[in-house]
This record gives sequence, structure tokens and C-alpha cells, in this order.
Amino acid sequence: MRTYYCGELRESHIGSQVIICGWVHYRRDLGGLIFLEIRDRTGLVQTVFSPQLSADLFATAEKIRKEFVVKVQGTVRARPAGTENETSPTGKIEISVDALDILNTAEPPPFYPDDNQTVGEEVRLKYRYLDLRRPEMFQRLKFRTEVVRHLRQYLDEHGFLDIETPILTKATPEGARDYLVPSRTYPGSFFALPQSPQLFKQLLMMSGIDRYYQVARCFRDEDLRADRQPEFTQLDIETSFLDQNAIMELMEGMVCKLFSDLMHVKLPTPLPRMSYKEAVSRFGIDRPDLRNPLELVEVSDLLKNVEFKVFSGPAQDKNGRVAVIRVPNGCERLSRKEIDEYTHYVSQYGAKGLAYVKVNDRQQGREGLQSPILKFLPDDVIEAILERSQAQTGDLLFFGADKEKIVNDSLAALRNKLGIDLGLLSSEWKPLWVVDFPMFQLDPQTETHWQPVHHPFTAPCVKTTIELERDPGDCLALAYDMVLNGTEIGGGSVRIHRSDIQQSVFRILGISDEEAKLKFGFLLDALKFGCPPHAGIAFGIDRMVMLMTGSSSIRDVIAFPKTQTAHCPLTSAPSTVDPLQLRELAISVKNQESSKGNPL
Ligand code: AMO
Ligand code: AMP
Repeated sequence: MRTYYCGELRESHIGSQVIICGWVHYRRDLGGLIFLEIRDRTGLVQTVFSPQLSADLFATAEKIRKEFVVKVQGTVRARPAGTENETSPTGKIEISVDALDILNTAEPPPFYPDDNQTVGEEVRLKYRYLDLRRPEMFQRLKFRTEVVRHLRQYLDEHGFLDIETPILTKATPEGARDYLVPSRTYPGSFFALPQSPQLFKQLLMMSGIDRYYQVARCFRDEDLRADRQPEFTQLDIETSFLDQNAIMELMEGMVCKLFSDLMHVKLPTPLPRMSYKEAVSRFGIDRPDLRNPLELVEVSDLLKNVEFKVFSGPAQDKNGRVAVIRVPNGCERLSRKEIDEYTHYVSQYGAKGLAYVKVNDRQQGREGLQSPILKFLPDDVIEAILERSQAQTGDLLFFGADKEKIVNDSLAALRNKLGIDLGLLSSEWKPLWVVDFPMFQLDPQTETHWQPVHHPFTAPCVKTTIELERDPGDCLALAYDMVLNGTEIGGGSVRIHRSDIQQSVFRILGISDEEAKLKFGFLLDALKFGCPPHAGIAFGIDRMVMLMTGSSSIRDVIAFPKTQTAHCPLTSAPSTVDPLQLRELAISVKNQESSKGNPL
């Protein structure tokens, strides 16, 4: 149909007869002349209709409206002097039109590709095909294609096989709820959509495949955030006979090459490594954003014996913590109102307050400080806190005191927010590996049951079940997360390849032998028939592309994402189904009222 894409035409084409196809992006009628800007995925080009050439053609052009789909034939010519557009790659030329076909008309759309700023995300997602006409959306999807192509190429060159695993499967525990699919042939039974291909990739190692990858769709029914979707894509990887260091090196080679090829960014090699313990102690979180210079400083030991119960209580509690964040020049950068706003902000994370100390003059000791809590603290403690936090004149100290989790969550969030609000983030890329995770953590609800920190197939550092069961809380895992600018982009582990260890982990997690057999019998069987040591990882492709394209939401790099409340405004999914369909599936919906409509 066409001879060129719109955005390809240049001065070198002057004099050529060309045919282009696309959407009418802009229409300008100057009475004597009509200008149509035609858009396709490569860009825009200006076309000109003059009544002298053909009255019919001019009459057709007059009928045209924005977003009509057209085919235009004409001759490329230089724009008259003074009318060039230096900002457009095609701005020096235009097409003098000889023939025009209207391939399709368009009603006025709810928004035009260039006025997206004024429409809300719900509307953008409802008319996603219009939203995707925007050049930046096209560029992101194109970049995503390139990312996936590069990753595949690296893995192909390193002997990996691309193997598909089932979508209709059994629960694959990754810590979220499952999306279930009812079976018609087995009434009352359900498939689960995979939270990840975890068990299948392990089975592939037991099959001797040795190196596997898959660009795999994963499904998790969990609370959504800017970097989480219920349906997302992993680059899923598994290898046999590689130890933790070997797989980490192979994977950082892949990520560094990707950044070098596509972003012209040289990431540090080897990537820095930090233990989970250090990350949580210094940043309150296991995915620290190292672009941010602020740190948490431990002061629990200094506050055990002070009168102020808000501090001494958590300082004496073995599950408590008191920590400080020092904000350089915080005295003048943060107003009283802003401090109150930060206090309110951390309350979402369970913090009961946010004590602060203004260091007006470091030389003057107590006299140089300003804070509602000073009266509760003795001189030596104050001095020790100032010393340890390296406070300087003009700095402001924020304090978190509570259960460890609350202090970590609230100060980590505060650190991130201060970093952004005060413009403290450096402009470098800051990747790291976080390693030496604990195997288990206590369920925050019951505080008595163990949960896996990764998934239950992750190998412990110890070699025997006796060591493992002696003190599960102390046991470290052979697990590693890749973190980039505060986002976890990948996570993996060495796997358990011995059935006694696997059974012991299930026992610690409170999964009885019968339940383990029922849920994971196939894995336990497979472990008995010659399972090689194996290790793997999965990268979140959407998250990587989000970071690489500088997008603020994962939804901007997915063609048809779900909203924050996990529905699709375009198709209105999820939606109710025909009662007949439910009957065939032997399903009756208990509460018709709540299931009546779709979520819109
Ligand atoms: P994990 O659960 O850490 O590990 O997931 C791996 C990576 O997938 C991405 N990710 C997500 N991206 C978007 N939306 C989500 N809801 C979401 N959840 C996870 C993250 C994360 O680092 N089977 C293991 C991997 C393994 O052990 O090999 C797993 O799925 O970038
Ligand atoms: P109060 O004695 O509750 O008035 O608190 C005195 C100061 O301590 C206020 O600035 C509170 O914001 C702060 N504060 C109270 N509870 C905590 C806490 N758990 N962690 C940090 N600061 C707190």
C-alpha cells in the first residue's frame, strides 16, 4: 500500500513520488491551502493540498478530520523558505498531494494522542488503543521488544533452551493468592494459574535440560503498587551444576551487557553485594536505593536506660529498634509544617510518632539543640547520639522507635520520600545484589508460624536437617536478589535438591507430611530419582523496562495492563458469566449482590 513510513522522509527524497499511510494527526485549513499532518509509528509528515491541483482532491481534503485513516500519494518537495520546522526530523520537506484515499473515517475520540495529559488513567486504559497511538507509548513498547531480544540472545549464546511450561497448573507458592480456573470435566476441582514456573523449571533440571529460560507470564492475586501487576512477565531462568557465585556472575553479565548495549551505561562489575542484615540495618529495607545518601543509624543501645519510655521500651525489647535518620541541613530545608506532614506520612506504616531534634549549633551541646524530647534525654546520651549520627550544625535528626518492623518500614519509606522531596538522589544507576537472606521469618499475624522469606524450595546454608531444625530463625538461605535504584528487579536461589531437606523445610513451615504429599508429591518423588544441584533466578521484565525507560508506573510499559484495583477498563474484565456456564462448571455464586456487576 505504501512506499515509505511518514517519519522516514528527508530532503534526500525531494522530487520522489511517494505513498504514505497513516492517521491524520493535525489539520490546518488556510482557506486557499489545506495542510494535513499524517502520523504513523515512525513520526509525522506534512502534506499539502492546493485547489489549483484538483478541485475534487481539495473537496475530499476538506471533509477530513483528525484521526481519519488515509492513504496519500504525492511528490516530496522542500518547504518554502521560512516555513521549515527545525524540531521535526521531516520538518524540511512536505508532500504535495496528487491522490488521497480515505481508508476510514473516525468519530471524534475521547482524547487525541497529543492531549493525554488532561485525561485520567482510567480513561486512557479504557481507550488503550488510542493511548498507544502516542509516540512515547510506541517507543516504550519498541524498547521492550529490544530488551527481550537482547536477553534472549544472551541466553541463547550461553546454551539455554527456551521451554514453555503450563499455564493451567497447580498452585505454585510465591507468597500471593492464586488465580483459580474451574475445571468443567472435574466439577469442584480447579487449576491455578502459575505465580511463577518455579516447580516446572526445577523439574526441567531433573530432566537433564541443564539450562532453561522462558519469557513467562505469571499471575498473582496480591495488593498492587506502581511496580506490581496481577499479570506480569518474568525472564525465568534455571541452571544445573552452577553454584551461587557462578549463577550470579552469569546473570550480572547479562544485565550489564543489556545496559551497555541499550542504554550505553556501564554498570559496575562485579555488582556490589550486601547482606540482608546490613541492608535492613542501614536502610530499613532489603531493596535499598543506593542513589539516596540518607541512612538509618542504630541508637537502641544508647537509649536502653533513658526515662523516655517511647525510646527505652523498644530499646530494651529484643524485637524493638530505635534508629535515627540525619537530614543534612534539615533545619532550614524542613519547616514545622513539613515535619508534621512527615509524621503523618510515617503513621501509615504504623509509626506512633516521629520525634526530631534540630541541631541549630553543634558546638553548644544541649543548648544548641531544639526538640520536644530533649528534656527526656541526659547529656551523655544526647552527645552519643550526635556523635554516632555525625550530626553537624544545621542538621535535623528524625527518630523511629517501635517494633523493629515498624521502625524499618516507616524509616525506609521516610528515607525514600526525603530523598525525592529534597532532591538528594544521585543521577547514577545503582545496582546491587542483596544476599544472605534468612530462610524463614515469623508470620507477622501469628508471630508463631514460620514463613519462607523466598519460596519453600530455596536451599538453606546448612547441610543437615538437624542443623536446619535446631533454630530455623537463625538459618540463612542461598538466595540472592538483584536490586536497581531501590526496585527489586530479580530474585533467585540455589534450590533444595535433597528430599530430606525439602521435607524438613515443609515441616518447619507447618506443612504436614500428608499435605506436602498432596500438594508437592510430584516434586518430592522427582527429588528421589536423581536430582542435580540446581539454581535459578527470575527477572521482572516489566520492572526492568519501567526503570530503563524512566517510566513512573509498570502500567506504562505493558500494552494492556490492569488498574491498581486489578480490573481492565477496556474489556470490563473480570465480569459476571452466563448462569449456564456456571452450571456447567458446577459453580453457584453465594452472594449474587456482590458478584453482580463488574468492578467498574
Ligand atoms: P519473585 O517472586 O522474587 O521470584 O519474582 C521474581 C521477579 O519478578 C518480578 N515480580 C513482579 N513484577 C511485576 N508485578 C508483580 N506482581 C511481580 N512480582 C514479582 C520482580 C521479582 O524480582 N520463582 C521465583 C524466582 C526464582 O527463585 O527463580 C520468583 O518468582 O522483579
Ligand atoms: P509524646 O510523648 O507522645 O507527645 O511524643 C513526644 C515526641 O515523640 C513527639 O515528637 C512524637 O512524634 C514522638 N514519638 C512518639 N512516639 C514515637 C515513636 N514510636 N517513634 C518515634 N517518635 C515518637
